[in-house]
Amino acid sequence: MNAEPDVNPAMEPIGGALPRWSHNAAAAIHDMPFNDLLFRAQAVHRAYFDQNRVQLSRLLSIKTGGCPEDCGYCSQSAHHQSGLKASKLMEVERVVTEARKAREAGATRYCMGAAWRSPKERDMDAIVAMIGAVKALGMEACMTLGMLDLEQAQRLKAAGLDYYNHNIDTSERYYGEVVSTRSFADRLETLGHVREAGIKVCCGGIVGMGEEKADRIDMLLTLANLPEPPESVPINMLIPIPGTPLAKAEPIDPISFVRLVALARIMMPKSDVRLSAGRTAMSDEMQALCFFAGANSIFLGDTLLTAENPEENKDRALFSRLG
Ligand code: SAM
Ligand code: DTB
Ligand code: SF4
Repeated sequence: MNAEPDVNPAMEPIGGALPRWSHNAAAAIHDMPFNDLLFRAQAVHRAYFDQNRVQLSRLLSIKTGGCPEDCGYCSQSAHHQSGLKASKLMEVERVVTEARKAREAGATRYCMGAAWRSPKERDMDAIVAMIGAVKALGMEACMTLGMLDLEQAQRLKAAGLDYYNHNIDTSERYYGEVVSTRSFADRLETLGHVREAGIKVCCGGIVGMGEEKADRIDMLLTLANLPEPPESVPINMLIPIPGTPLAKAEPIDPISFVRLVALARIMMPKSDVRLSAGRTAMSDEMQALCFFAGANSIFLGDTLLTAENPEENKDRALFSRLG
């Protein structure tokens, strides 16, 4: 179909109120002829970002494995036999050493992840020290530690945390198929606490978990229709982990993946859209299309939290070819 959907493409407030997206308006954009979709996404991208820049974040797992949650995609859940060895919370000194290396490699944001349902009181002093150390190195600090109450979010804010990552992962409808130990509403509640504490929100999801196209669109709809959309939207392509319930999930068609990136760019024009997990399985050409569709951030470094990421030299070579 060629008709332009009836939405404000730049998503600027009209008459003071933020426009809300409907499923039909988002689906109409998603299903546009591919060239029209990419052209539109690139136009929105250029209006808000330098189209030739990609922000670099680096990840560190500060507490690996043994997680009580049962997320069907995750190597770190104690419910699955992924063969991953669980470890305790990392020493602050080691985090500082790793963060320094990240800065030397060009990272501007340092993201620390813990395999927790939520942080425990006894861990908070170390967490606060890690945030302080990353800030002292001149990088933005991001953490992903599971669910937070308002008081915990306020403590992280006071420590200087810039971003909190907490993904909704999929649509509300499909959520229960992937995780049973918490609800979609729990995720939204933590996102509310993070927002209320004044921390920037990093929230996205995973595609390729057997969900339908409508679920992927609804996931973006939930994000774009939050009182304020997330400042950062990671789009992960499932890394199938042996031993997890999703080990044999059908991979997503690359063109459908690019369509979703373009839709995220159009629906959330001011947000960073991060091409996150799964880049090892993507060709250079697919990644280039994602950047054209409006992705403007990646994780740099050979490992994500536990799974592999393209080698740094490979990413540098790709960026050099893309100018
Ligand atoms: N435990 C915290 C939580 O769940 O919020 C933080 C860490 S968790 C590993 C961070 C995110 O990584 C998940 O929300 C999910 O979107 C993503 N993720 C985990 N395993 C993945 C996989 N195998 N493939 C793609 N993305 C994955
Ligand atoms: C996000 O959306 N992706 C990153 C980050 N947030 C924390 C994590 C990807 C994890 C990939 C699987 C792993 O390394 O275990
Ligand atoms: Fe735990 Fe997070 Fe993995 Fe879920 S995604 S099992 S909460 S580490």
